[in-house]
Amino acid sequence: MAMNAYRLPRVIVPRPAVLSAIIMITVAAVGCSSSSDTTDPGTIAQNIDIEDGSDELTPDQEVPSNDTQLPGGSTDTLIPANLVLSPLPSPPLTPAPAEDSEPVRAERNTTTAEAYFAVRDPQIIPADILDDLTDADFEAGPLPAVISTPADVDPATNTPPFFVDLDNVEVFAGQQLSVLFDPEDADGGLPGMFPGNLPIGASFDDNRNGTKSLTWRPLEPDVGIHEFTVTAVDPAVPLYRSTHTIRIKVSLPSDLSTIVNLPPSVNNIRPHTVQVDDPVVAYIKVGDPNGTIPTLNILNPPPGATLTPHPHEEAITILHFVPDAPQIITLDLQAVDSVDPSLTGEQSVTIEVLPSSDFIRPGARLRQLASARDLLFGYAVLQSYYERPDGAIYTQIAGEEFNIVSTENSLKFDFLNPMPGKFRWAATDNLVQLAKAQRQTVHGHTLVWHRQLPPWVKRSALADRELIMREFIDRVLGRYAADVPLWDVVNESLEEDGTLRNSVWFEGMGASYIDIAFRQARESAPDATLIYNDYDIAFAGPKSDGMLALMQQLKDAGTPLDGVGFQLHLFADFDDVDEVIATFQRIADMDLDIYITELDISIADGQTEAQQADLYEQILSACLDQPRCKAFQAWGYTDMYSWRSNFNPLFLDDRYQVKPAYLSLQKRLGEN
Ligand code: 9MR
Repeated sequence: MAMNAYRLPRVIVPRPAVLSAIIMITVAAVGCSSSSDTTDPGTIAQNIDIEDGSDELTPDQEVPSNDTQLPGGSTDTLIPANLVLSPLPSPPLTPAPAEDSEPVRAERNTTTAEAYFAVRDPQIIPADILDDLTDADFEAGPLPAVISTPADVDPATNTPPFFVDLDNVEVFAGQQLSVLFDPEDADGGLPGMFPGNLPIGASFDDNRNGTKSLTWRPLEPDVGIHEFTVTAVDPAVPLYRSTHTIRIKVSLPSDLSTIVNLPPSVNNIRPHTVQVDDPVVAYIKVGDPNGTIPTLNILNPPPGATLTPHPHEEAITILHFVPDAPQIITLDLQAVDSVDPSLTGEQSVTIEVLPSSDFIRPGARLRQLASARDLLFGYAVLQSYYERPDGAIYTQIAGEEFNIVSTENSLKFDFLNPMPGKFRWAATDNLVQLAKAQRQTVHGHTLVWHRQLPPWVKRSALADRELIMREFIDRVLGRYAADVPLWDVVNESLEEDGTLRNSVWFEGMGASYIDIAFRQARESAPDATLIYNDYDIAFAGPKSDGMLALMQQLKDAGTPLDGVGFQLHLFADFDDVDEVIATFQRIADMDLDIYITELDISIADGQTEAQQADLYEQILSACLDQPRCKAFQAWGYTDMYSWRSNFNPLFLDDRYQVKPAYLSLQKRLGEN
């Protein structure tokens, strides 16, 4: 029996409990939200976070529910057959993309793109207008608690834990705020607790007496209203919880000199490997906790380097240069405080420049071998790769090795359409241009997902959800259908136990949202291939069974479904490939195509690159031996840029050097 291959053996950020086991009872008013998706690290220039690290694992976010019913519960929920969609309304329910969202040409020397003219979004959408709370929200007092009650708990005999004396709080910038959280349970015992939305720079500390304290010294940039959530955990039943939200109002004091002036900083850019004679860019961001813009000094700029101010971000300077010899470049960067020049922050950046010969891989290219067998063989592209120092070698190798590319993050709803009417098309436009230049098929990921949703969607009325979803699908396909022939229409709609997951979409439409999404996609892109994509569905177990049942229901309902995407985020000791092969056959028997969409094979402690190589080969064989398997796509290709980069799950290392997995894929692709 396979273990859950998606989850990490060592959890970095635990995913919350499986929602299907919990009845979410929202005591709060309809429309309030307590969840916040994490910022996507790929959204460099737009979201100001230009720290150049690889993606952290993020927990799935529980979606605030307005129901008192168990969502989903079972995939037996009826999907009506042969549904006919009503026409999309005119005027639309949500504002269409306006002309002011159209990308403009990126300035020279701000990207590594050379095969095409890169574009950029014309405007910045500041994070604070995405989720703006008003004085009226503050005056309204703390939000009502949200209670999560597991199915086996009777609130009549076990009351939920709660907090004593919670209220909204006010503080002046520069002052220290301390809020005590004292959970109680009428049934006795000491409830546990954990925070959510901890403000940057704040801490939530254990007082070792059953209470915890939020401590925060907000500064000038924090002026405004913030939400802080804390969840109390029942001492007897850990999944029995109450989540409370307080609001914190930060104001400017009349005497600004009472606010401490802290030193500035420069963002950390981790080491990169680049190729001699390639353009290199570094997006260098200075910061100051007091909100002023420090001066940037580059103490040792490389010869011929240019500096271009970022078009939207005063704090960002774009360094561009072309190293003409192999070397190790160390850039020493300094930020100088704008008020007190004696306050500085330092950072150094290492760029390893290798000769072209160091990037030559032995044997034939993977795409050449795959194309000869009519197989799509690909990777998921890093969003804004052209703003990374190594963007040139990254795209060169991707062009040489792959004939299909997936959009890793650039089409996700919260990035693409963060506010009604505002769209950030540039990242996907650039990717489409690159794919054309490299003769690659583009795989669109993903139209409908329960995660990465913008606040305006999460807070929308239930009755509007269908049109919000359909209009989004229509706009994305309207722009890209001609260039993107394959789409993940619905992503991850199933829980681990095979039931349908609660989500913004499920809440609005029930199980039908899946069918509706596919029908809208077919209508908006009649020629596209439309697939359902999920994780942990390839090996035997309740989730796989749930997926097979769901696919059958969709087929019975006449849903325009062409295939199933198997994510396959595995670990190197995975040993249930026989089950994967059997599941593939079941999908083929349903007359559906198979796509391996997000393969990566992590190496946990005690596992080896040899095991990883062997498993890559076995999964490739499972695809090659199955006539309905159309694509073999990894979720990235270099360990430098992987959502699990700590586990080196890909087949080139973080210096773009070949790993055993590359060679085993190459060997297998070359065999009969
Ligand atoms: O790799 C993606 C990572 O960069 C993002 O932070 C994360 C959240 O948007 O999504 C990752 O990709 C996920 C994909 O969209 C859906 N299947 C699971 C993937 C890994 O989490």
